Amino acid sequence: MYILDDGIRLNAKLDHPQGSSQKQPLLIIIHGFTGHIEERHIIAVAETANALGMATLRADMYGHGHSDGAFEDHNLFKWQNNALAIIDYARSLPFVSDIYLAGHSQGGLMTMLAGALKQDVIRGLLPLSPAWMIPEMARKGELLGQTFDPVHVPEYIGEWHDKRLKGNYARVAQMIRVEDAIERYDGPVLIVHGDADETVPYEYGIKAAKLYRHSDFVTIPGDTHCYDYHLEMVTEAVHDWLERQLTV
Ligand code: FER
Repeated sequence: MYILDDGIRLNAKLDHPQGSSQKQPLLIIIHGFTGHIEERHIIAVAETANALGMATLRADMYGHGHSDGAFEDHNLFKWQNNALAIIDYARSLPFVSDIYLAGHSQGGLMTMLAGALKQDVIRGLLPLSPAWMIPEMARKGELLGQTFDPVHVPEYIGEWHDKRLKGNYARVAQMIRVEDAIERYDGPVLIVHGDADETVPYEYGIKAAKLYRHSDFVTIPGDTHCYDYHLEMVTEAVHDWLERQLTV
């Protein structure tokens, strides 16, 4: 299934809970940088929501998975527009009641930005190990473990898993003030972060949880960026938090 964002096809999967035909809440799940909708931790979060009677919508973002666009051309403005298209698609589904938004890493940063863009339609946010240091690092000229001149950004800023990335990614990231997005979202937020995350510093999870007005924070002790050791602790935290929101 594709969701269209101005002619760009975003590959997406809608999963329904077993045996439910009633109106139901829906959880949108956004993957991270170089990620896609079939990653182990993305599927695990979807299955957790489905088991609670929620529908889920996973979408490959621009330049990722089986969606249109080249990886090297992706940036956070394009992803924000993708998120708007995905949320509007979810709102158009007749069986959907409340919409929740989860995302991992760069997808977690997207939940923070899209949560602000659509603050009146997103019932709850779940930034998982959110990579919200990206704009700050882009302003310093440090991304992907490589440095560049942040004022005269080169055409390409480096490689990640053999994929090149254009400097426009950094130029866009430099423009984003995540604190403003945090300030604009008043709903409930669950942040989950492994304290041995090698990619996104754990401190950013703590700091985001402090800045949101209504947040819960769960530490996954000893775990990495993609939860190599305790994915079940992540899904348990997501399960318990979503269950609480559904009964309010
Ligand atoms: C970076 C660190 C982390 C970066 C991107 C990420 C573009 C995103 C990681 C993820 O989404 O898993 O320096 O630069």
